[in-house]
Amino acid sequence: MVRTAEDRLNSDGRLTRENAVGLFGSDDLFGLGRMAAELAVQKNGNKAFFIVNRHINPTNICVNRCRFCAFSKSRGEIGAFELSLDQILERLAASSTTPRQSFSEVHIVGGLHPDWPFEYYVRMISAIRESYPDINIKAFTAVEIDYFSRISGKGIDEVLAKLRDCGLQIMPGGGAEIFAEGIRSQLCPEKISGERWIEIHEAAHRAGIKTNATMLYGHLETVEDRVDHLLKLRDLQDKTGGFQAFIPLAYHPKNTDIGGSYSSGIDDLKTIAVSRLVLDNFDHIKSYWIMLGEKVSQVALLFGSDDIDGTIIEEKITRSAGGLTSGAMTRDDLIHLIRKAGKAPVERDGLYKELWRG
Ligand code: V47
Ligand code: SF4
Repeated sequence: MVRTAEDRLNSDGRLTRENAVGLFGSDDLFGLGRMAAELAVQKNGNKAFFIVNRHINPTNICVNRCRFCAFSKSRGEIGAFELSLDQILERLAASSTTPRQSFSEVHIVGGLHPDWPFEYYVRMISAIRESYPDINIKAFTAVEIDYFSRISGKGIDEVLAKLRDCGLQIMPGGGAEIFAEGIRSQLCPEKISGERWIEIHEAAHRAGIKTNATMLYGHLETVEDRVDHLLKLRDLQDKTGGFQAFIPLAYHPKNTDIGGSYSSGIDDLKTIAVSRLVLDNFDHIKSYWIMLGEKVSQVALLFGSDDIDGTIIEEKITRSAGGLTSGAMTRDDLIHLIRKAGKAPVERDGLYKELWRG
């Protein structure tokens, strides 16, 4: 039985490691959900956010080849792709046909390409900014930023400043996976460490770039690993205040090296609720419908989340790993999902500016 929120808090008013681990083990899903939902309402009232956005993956060719990733390919492999700047701009133009559906944010992530120079990414952001002066550009995970620094010989601060000056405003939360060293080295031995991920987000916040944070769960990790991951994010947020949203990412096992099974709906809801409670200094917890499925992401709005993400248009990462959703929702579909959860739909831009209230 989950006790009241107050019983679970430390003397500093925060959820402790031990209590957060205990909440994962609790059978009282509804008690946990109620506690998390109360905190979500304190932060955002009855609002649930969505966005009309567009994902672009410039390439799936990646030198890392993480063992949980079904999206990446090696150069020359069947299914490997690379987009030119013209192709990227064509895709964006094709997604902005009607004013109502016109996107307010572009979300760009891709593989670590073996040959593209840093200048290509700079030209990509500059070209998008030139064609779309008013949209928010959310691009490149900490893993990509670290790679740009290595291929260009420039420091992280210089790479971030250059991209920011060309138009990058937000960094997505990918690449965090799970910080626990032992698990991380089994999942993605080539990837930057958890410490480096934190260091790059701290540098981004210093540079005035807002970022998100994620956690990939449901593979090899323990609940202690999850809680430690959340606590590291909470510590950085205490220091910088630069995170906008946290997005727990449910592991999808198809076509991956490590295999395994899909997360359960119960675990998805617990993870949303515990994240909401531990990350008391994050304004937003996102139940990302592409990963959780439309219906679990909707129910999660009653378990502590306040955002279901967006129209997305063309998602490849989850789809490659056996995504179970249709892969596309319209603005009206998102509004319907939110209303049927008893929440007030709010369309936001990439920086959580409110564009429309239902
Ligand atoms: O870093 C890769 C994950 C992430 C699998 O910031 C997988 O608003 C599940 O970070 N099963 C990229 N997940 C996606 C991401 C994201 C998505 C939506 C919004 C935001 C945001 C960020 O996808 C990767 C990795 O953690 N991923 N393979 C898989 N098999
Ligand atoms: Fe490359 Fe990212 Fe996939 Fe890892 S998760 S293989 S870094 S695209």
